[in-house]
Amino acid sequence: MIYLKNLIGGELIEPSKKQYFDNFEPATGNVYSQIPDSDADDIQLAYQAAEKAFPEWSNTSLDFRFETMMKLVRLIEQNHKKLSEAESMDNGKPIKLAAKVDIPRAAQNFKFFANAITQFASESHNMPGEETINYTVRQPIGVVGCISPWNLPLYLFTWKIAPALAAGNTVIAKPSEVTPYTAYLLSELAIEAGFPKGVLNIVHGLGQKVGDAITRHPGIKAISFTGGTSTGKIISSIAAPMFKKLSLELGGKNPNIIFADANLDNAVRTSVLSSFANQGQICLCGSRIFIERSIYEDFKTSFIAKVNKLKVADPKDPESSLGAVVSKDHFEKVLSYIQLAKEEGGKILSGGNAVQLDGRCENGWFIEPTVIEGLEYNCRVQQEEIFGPVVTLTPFDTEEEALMMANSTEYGLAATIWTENINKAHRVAAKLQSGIVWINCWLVRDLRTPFGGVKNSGVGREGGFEALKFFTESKNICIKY
Ligand code: TXE
Repeated sequence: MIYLKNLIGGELIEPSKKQYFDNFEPATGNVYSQIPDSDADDIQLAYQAAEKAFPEWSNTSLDFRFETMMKLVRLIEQNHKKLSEAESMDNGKPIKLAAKVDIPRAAQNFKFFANAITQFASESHNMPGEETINYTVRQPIGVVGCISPWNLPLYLFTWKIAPALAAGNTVIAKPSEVTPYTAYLLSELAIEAGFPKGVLNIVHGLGQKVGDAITRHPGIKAISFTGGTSTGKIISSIAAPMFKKLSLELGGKNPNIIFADANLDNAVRTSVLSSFANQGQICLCGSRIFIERSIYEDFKTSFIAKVNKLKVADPKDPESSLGAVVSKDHFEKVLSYIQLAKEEGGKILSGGNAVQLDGRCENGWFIEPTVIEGLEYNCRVQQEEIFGPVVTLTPFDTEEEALMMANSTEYGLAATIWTENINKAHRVAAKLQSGIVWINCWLVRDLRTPFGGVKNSGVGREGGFEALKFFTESKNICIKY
């Protein structure tokens, strides 16, 4: 049995109360490791270490930060196989997905921000005739908190930690208790990379205990959070009155709009990915597919044919298209929405059932890729985030109707448009209520771009200099000469 440890003050240590709780392997339903059941005392310990480390780390040269972060990049790359296997085991995703996406992106996150900080400049404002000039400095905040979810564990964990460290802050980071393993492995690599003690602290445990302690700690001045909208509301209610900086990447219910003049083959092929990649557990997945009526049957026939070829299998199987969903609770949540879809009048075109595998995975949490048609655009299944391998097909007659339905939810994270008409593409993109729009593609990511949503999908933007601005405070200094 593996006992995970916290990284505090540069040491891998037990939780202060020596309490642990079970960590499950989704593909088998078995307990395979123990997670530190840390609490506010552990966060205080981490805070003391981070506070102590801040003066020195915030005054390191950009080159030193670059070099230290690049050592970690190389260590992640050298441990690619071990980290991929760990991520697949902990999350249930196919090993090929962890190896191709999750772990390479974790390395890239550190590489990107190690470089970005060496290019991050600030402005000066000259006042002609006044013999006065202003210059802006962007200074690190101090000790910051990073709280991340279970769907892309190391990918999203490092997406927050990297800019925070690059900007000169010291960090207290909490991975999801559902998928803590690769964060623990990263702790070992961070020590090996030579991060000064206390610069990066990783504390494991329950959101309501450890995440809450981070949010409430008066010394932690900024919180970067990715997870559910309801949790985002809780964190906001605590942090806002404390005037903490908040970056919130929350839920989504993303539209995927297919116009009649789309390249149908491309639209179908990519829509299978945007529907079911990572078992549909990506906040950017396009779970509501709107198709112009004249091509609705053609799209449906071609889409279902491809979905029916997807293989739900052991994540270790190189042929697996979908692995297990992340937890028993989530398994039951997703199945409950499929049941609700039937009650709301939906017709299951493909899937709709749990998958019973044999062998080591006989007790795993597997669900068929599920396609549903015939639902009203404003029913619960089309309005609420399911976050699993479930999509809906809905026809539309006009651009205005497609936009009305697409914009009808409380969310506004991402959207996809398929059309060969460039004017229509720009016109529709401008009217979509979302922070990210892909046209004739999906999940194409340039890390320099602003990343985040509107409405209940969050507040603030990650990515590029947006992230470095979030993790710094700007100060204007005015000199008369
Ligand atoms: O998120 P949670 P989970 C959505 C998706 C999913 C739902 C819940 O709908 O079903 O969120 O997923 C910590 N104070 N997304 O369980 O519960 C928790 O320990 C402070 C979208 O992952 O929000 C974990 O580390 N922290 C999302 C992190 O918050 C708290 C990706 C996320 O947990 C806390 C994943 C509290 N009171 C899920 N309660 C996206 N946008 O990518 C929990 N946490």
